[in-house]
Amino acid sequence: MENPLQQTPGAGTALTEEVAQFDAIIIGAGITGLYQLYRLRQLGLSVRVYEDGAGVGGTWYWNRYPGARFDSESYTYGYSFSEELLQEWDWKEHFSGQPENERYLNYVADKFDLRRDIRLNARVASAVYDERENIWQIQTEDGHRARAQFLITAVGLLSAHYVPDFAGLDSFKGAWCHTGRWPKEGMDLRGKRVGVIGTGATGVQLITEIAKEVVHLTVFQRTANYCAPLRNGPIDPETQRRIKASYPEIFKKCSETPGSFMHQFDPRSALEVSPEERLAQYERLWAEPGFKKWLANFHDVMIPGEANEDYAKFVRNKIRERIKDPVVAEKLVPKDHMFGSKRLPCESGYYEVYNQDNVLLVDVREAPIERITPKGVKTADAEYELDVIIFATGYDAVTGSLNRIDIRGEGGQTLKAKFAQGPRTYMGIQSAGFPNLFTINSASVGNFVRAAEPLVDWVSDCICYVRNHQFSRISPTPQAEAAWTQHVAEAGAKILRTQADSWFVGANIPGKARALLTSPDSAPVMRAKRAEVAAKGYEGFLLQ
Ligand code: NA7
Repeated sequence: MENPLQQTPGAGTALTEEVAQFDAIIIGAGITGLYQLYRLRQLGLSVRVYEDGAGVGGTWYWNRYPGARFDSESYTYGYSFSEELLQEWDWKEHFSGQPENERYLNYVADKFDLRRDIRLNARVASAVYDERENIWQIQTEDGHRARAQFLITAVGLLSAHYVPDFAGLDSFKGAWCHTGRWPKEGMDLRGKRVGVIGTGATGVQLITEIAKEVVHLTVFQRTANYCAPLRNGPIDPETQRRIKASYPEIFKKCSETPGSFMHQFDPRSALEVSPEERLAQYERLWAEPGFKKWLANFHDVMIPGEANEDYAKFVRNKIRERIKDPVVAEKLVPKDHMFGSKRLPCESGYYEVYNQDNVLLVDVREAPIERITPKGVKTADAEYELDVIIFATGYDAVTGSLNRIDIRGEGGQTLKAKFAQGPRTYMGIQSAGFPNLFTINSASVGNFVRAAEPLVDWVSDCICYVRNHQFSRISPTPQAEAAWTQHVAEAGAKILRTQADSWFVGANIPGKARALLTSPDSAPVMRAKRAEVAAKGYEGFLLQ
């Protein structure tokens, strides 16, 4: 369906001189943006969503690369707010792929008539706070301007795609792209010599898929990852019926776990059972689909220490077993970071790819990439001739997507400067000096939708509170913000997620300050903290 706003004179690009006025502006029409629009509209606010893409879906609009799919069980990932939607929508696979996920989000946009408030192809370039009027004014790259009391950045956790600054990329004679900007019309890789840089969750999905069709594949790996079998499959009618009958239990289960998945840790320590029993549990979970092998394991597998290393050894051996060439196998076995310190890439035949004659693994830690040449990629050791280069090199997470908008708060200060040493917020939601701005794009590092929905609900209630109490602005006290920032640093230092050099802590982007970009607390703890703050009349916030 076309976006009606694009055709209506006065609401589209024709309206460059007038300034559109709303109660709230949302940036981004992905999972959180769509739901935020739905909720604020329900509360009677006038809302406009600005979306960079030509369609809705956010992550599931942009990430069209072959193999892109959920690592959460599909039926735990969908929205829970509408029973009708839950009963109408049939997830076809246990771990649904991008085309279906994009279809789902379009279905949601149509079902709830969201499109009339979404302006597509509209990249917000700046957002400036007018202190006298308590109004945010945004401007899109095409010159459209709009004002609103509340501004919500639903810009995603992983949406600012990152292409390393390799010398010579402009000189490359072939085609190249980043996985997060995969062309809508697709890329014909058949018969081509393709190079993939990056072996994170994205690279692992992509490599497995395209190895089936390219004439030759060169994989440039800097860090080997712990990858685990996804064990995907279609959902048969009987299972579908059971899923639909048990959504309340499924969502309840998810609400009780740290990462909002339906897997509960085993409360026992891996070290308190016999080695035989331990191994039996590892094997049993390994045969299960998805993250169960990770998140239903002995609880201390996810704590730095002996149990974690014991399980890491088990996974390393699982990897070794699948690769014929022992030299290649050792390159694919991670030894420099703890199991679980990065998100576990799930795979469906990834390691077997390296047994194919047309696939070459290049270790760019041993011989770093020096430059891109007209013909391909030049490392310290050799030049690899390629027709296509694919960057599966990840994202400037959380703050990256905010920094790409010129956001200016009180006194003209920029959010970019304020976050230069890492985010300084209260509960990830607001930052002092930026009243009525809700940065909800750090919602979750677990099962995204499960954590995003309650956050959107909280923000919606908060906005309602501000309006109903005739306040015009809300922002955190500097004390609450300082205490939260300290909590993130201190509690964050103890968790696995901060132990590796990954996007979780900004370590994947050269020059980015190292800081945990999300909350160190579990999802239930975060929800409880937010509820308590709200119950105490938004304690820690200044309401004026
Ligand atoms: P990731 O997990 O950040 O992975 C990016 C990959 O790109 C990773 O293997 C990086 O190696 C590699 N990379 C990045 N820069 C370079 C350079 N300069 N040279 C060589 N290799 C490089 O992003 P993904 O898109 O895979 O996954 C992001 C999330 O999406 C994931 O956590 C899931 O939640 C879904 P490195 O490890 O830094 O050595």
